[in-house]
Amino acid sequence: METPEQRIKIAVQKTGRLTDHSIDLLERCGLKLTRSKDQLILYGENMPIDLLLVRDDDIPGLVSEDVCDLGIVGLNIVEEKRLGLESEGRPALFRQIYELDFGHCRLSLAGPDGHQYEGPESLENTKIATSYVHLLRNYLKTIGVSAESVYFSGAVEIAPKLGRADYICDLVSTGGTLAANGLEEVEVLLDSEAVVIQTQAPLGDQKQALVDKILQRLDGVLQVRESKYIMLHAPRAALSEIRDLLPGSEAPTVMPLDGSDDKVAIHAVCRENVFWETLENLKAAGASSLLVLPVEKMLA
Ligand code: PRT
Ligand code: ZN
Repeated sequence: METPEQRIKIAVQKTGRLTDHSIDLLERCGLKLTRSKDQLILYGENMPIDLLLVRDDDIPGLVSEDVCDLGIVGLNIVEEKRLGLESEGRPALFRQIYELDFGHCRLSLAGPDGHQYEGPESLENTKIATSYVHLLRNYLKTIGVSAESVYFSGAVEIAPKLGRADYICDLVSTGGTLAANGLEEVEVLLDSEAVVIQTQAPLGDQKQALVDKILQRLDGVLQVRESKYIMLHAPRAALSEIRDLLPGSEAPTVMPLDGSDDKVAIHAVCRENVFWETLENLKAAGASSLLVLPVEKMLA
């Protein structure tokens, strides 16, 4: 049995938009988890890996301070923390290693519907409500505009109605919340999604090997998410046209068909989704007996 120090700790959001996706992803990497009574830690049953369930805002700090080896958190939180630490003259001791393709959103500036916005210069001498003060400050500095940021820890959208700010700078996903509050998006500061961050502290050989293994499995899980295994029959003469139509596939396997000289069976892993249009185009190129299967696991 490993000592607690030899176990990998991964910081994951306790309750929120990223929680289910994060846990599901790790379970798909083969990790079996037992919930503890207090539910602040999920213990790995079959691997020396535990999940610490915390507020998302705390995750970059926990990884930077080496309390956790890895963390899964939105890029918006990571960048805000990194800029915050840097503004205090402290480097962020974590590095971003994976984009996870969930938790998509953008940090945007928005102003009241119908107000006059003529580009970033319209922000000069205005008040902007946000909980992302560092990202906002960094943006204003980059575009050379001076504006006052007004800190709101939540419900930022209400600030213009309260007369506390001219603009807001907050996360947007569908845009529904902005519309419901009579606001319109004018600039995008950052495109965000959930990412994996890793501590920069040395882990030791044993732990590093385990982190590498988990990351390799993560890579496999992420790759198969869109991947499909496609099988079809085709005239040998159409081989090169068909190969060009297979989305995101490398070298397909081509096999002779029993009793047929001019037809072959083609099998390929497509690393992009296979849409109906693709199948129709393949059929038009002479393919028949088309079959598309999901890919469950992949190890390059
Ligand atoms: O308790 P804890 O601090 O852990 O949770 P939290 O309330 O701070 O975070 P949570 O669960 O709301 O969001 C976690 C992460 O999800 C964020 O840091 C982002 O990386 C990501 N994410 C993705 C979002 C959104 N989409 C999102 N739409 N985070 C927040 N929103 C909010 C936004 O702030 C606004 O109020 O949703 C509203 C806008 O949504 P639309 O769809 O109406 O545009
Ligand atoms: Zn939060």
